[in-house]
Amino acid sequence: MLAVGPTPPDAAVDWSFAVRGAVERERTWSWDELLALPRETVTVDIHCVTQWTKLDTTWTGVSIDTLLVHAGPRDARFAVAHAADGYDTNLPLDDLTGGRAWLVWEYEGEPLEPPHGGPARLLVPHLYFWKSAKWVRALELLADDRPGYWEVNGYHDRGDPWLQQRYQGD
Ligand SMILES: Nc1nc2c(c(=O)[nH]1)N[C@H]1C(S)=C(S)[C@@H](COP(=O)(O)O)O[C@H]1N2
Ligand SMILES: [Mo]
Repeated sequence: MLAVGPTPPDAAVDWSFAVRGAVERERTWSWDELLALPRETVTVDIHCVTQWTKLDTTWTGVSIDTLLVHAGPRDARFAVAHAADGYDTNLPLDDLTGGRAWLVWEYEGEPLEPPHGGPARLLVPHLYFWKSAKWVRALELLADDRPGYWEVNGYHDRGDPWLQQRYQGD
């Protein structure tokens, strides 16, 4: 467990998830609307930048591809994930598409626990785990890259564990 601050107590209150910014149509889903979307269960390895790796973790959620179909990206190449604790993190849009990223609400078959991002978090297992924003509430699509919380503080814009992209310049 790692977060820059305490678990936000109101992360599940009036929950909604928005895709906004460089899109054809801004879209917002309520909790019930989220649960009505086609869901996937995936088993993946996750990698923290401070060295740990967790093998074969199982998550259930909706792929970001599915959400983006509804919003229709428009000249977007990057995204910033915004979370209820004020945390944000930027990603190339290519890393959120192609069946490699999800908005998840179950971990190992149980509702995602609040300290780990419940009710719902981003899951981008092929990048370092700081990109997987907990308590995520919006994806903002952008034409140009804009660094998030850790990226402003020197962490890498993309964060590929296989390329050991920990810090800017790696
Ligand atoms: N909203 C939010 N998401 C976040 C963070 C955070 O501080 N706030 N920390 C990130 C970091 S640095 C890591 S390693 C993982 C930790 O996830 P875990 O607590 O489920 O292990 O969450 C990431 N997502
Ligand atoms: Mo981290």
